[in-house]
Amino acid sequence: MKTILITGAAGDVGTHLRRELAGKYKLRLSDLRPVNLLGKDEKFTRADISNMSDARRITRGVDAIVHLGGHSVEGPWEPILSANIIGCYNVFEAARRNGVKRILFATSNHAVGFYRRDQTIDHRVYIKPDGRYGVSKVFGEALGSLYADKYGMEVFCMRIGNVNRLPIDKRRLSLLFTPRDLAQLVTIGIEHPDIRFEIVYGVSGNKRSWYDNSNATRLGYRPQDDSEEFAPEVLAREKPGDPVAETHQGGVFCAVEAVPNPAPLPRLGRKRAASSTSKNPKHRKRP
Ligand code: 15L
Repeated sequence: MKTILITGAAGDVGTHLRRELAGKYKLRLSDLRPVNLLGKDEKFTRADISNMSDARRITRGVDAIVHLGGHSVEGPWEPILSANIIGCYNVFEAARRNGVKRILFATSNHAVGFYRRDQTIDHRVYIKPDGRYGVSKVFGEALGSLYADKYGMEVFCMRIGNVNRLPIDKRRLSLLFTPRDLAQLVTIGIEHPDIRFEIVYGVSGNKRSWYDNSNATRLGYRPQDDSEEFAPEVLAREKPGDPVAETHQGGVFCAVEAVPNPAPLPRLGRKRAASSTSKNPKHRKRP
């Protein structure tokens, strides 16, 4: 049986994952806070990942790491810097030094939260973080890419939507990621023989998804759940919200501190395309 380290194991996602993976793997759990009731194949170590020696200690002797630990919402810079930038670096670097090849990194929909809701995006789009938290997730993805290319590590980045049994609002109809679908995707990340660096979306098979999750499909992901059956009741209780939040995938994370109607940025370094109606004959398009 493989031994898997779950960082941030005391959080919501960690708690769901522990239950779903019980009996499949030996689980090493770490967090700043204690976890509740340890199962038969579970062992807990209290650790602060912003401290390299703690990161070295917890990553020793494991087959793979599911890195969930960190600050999990938008917030001030200091805790994000400490947990999500320094902590994330420490986990990757400690894994490398301890010879752990495979890391599943819990990135987030907020790495690309400034895409609009009328857009469908895949794993190849350029990043559009919607806050300091989103930027920290982009940092983790970049680190994963570096550690894959430079050190031959196997990195599986899951841009997680919202882990829950039920969609809690209209936005989460697009982002629901049920515990059993989470477990399926994590199992692919642990077991797939051919991972070098991958980005996938951690969402269920939601009809209202904003994602083309074909990279996850290619790797064998077949989600079992779809939020759609809950849509009538969720939509019936939805109240109109902030227009920036409502039009962007990241929701309120986009609206926090947002300047109303920022002026469009000037286009740089691009000549205007010649048009057939240009007054200067040199610029006219040939018929
Ligand atoms: C996340 O990345 C957060 O960790 C989680 O707390 C939710 O806010 C989720 O995104 C979401 O967008 O619903």
